[in-house]
Amino acid sequence: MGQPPVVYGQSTRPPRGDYSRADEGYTCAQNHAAYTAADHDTYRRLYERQCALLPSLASDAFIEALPSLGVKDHIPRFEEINDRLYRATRWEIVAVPGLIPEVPFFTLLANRKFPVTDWIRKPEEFDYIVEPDIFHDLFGHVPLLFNPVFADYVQRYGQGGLKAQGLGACEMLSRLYWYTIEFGLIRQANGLRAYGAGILSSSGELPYAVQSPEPQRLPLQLQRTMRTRYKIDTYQQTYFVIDSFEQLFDMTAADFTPLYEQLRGLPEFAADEREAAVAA
Ligand code: HBI
Ligand code: FE
Repeated sequence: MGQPPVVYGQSTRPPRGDYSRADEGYTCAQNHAAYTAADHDTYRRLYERQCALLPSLASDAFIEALPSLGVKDHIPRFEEINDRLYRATRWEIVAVPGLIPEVPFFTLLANRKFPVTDWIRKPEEFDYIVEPDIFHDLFGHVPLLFNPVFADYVQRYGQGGLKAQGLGACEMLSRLYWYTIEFGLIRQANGLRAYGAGILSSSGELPYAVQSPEPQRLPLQLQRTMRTRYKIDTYQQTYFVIDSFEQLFDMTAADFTPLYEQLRGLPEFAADEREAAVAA
């Protein structure tokens, strides 16, 4: 298959995945027999460590949905998850060799198929890996696809991505993905919680994103979020907060074309640019 993509608008190092085994839609088969004992043990240890951190940091919806992933002590077979996932929200996960170009990515989401990288980090990469591996995708992204409202938002995001592609607005729309599906926070009655996969799958960023006084936390607002750049290899300096998944779904009902036109001419915000203090 083709060359690996430049993703998130920034060049990636030579990719970990083998793209030659992907089809024209960039999907491949999960070769479950190829996982080593060390791979399964890495998955088990990552899962165990992350679960211990979830109480009072992860959103209720995530904690409620997590058991739907199934086995914890070894890498699951995608078809076992798909049996449950399809029954729950008509989504399915498909194996990919890693990050894929935007159009195949948007096309999969628009068809309620979530791309899950099928390799796992090496034991020596236990604490951090730049490219998303199977643990980031399975543990971080898949549980909330069992949540009907969130699942509909992700499909609508994919449909919006295909439109944005035609309007040259992918960079703006990818910031919405970054600051919601990857690094979103939600305000619950009992406090702030994480729902973004990049936070939920990280042992360091989960407590940092929810509890640290260092980053700024702003209400999710399309005009601000879509103008805010991000960095892919540090903790976020800005998080955006929602009140509900319904808010995400409703926010993406409109046609973004006029919004893109409005934002195109406006200055962007750096990832760590502080909100000007509101005049007293
Ligand atoms: N590919 N496999 C995979 N997973 C992602 O999350 C992903 C991707 N390609 C592009 C991408 N995300 C972002 O650029 C989206 O905002 C489009
Ligand atoms: Fe991700």
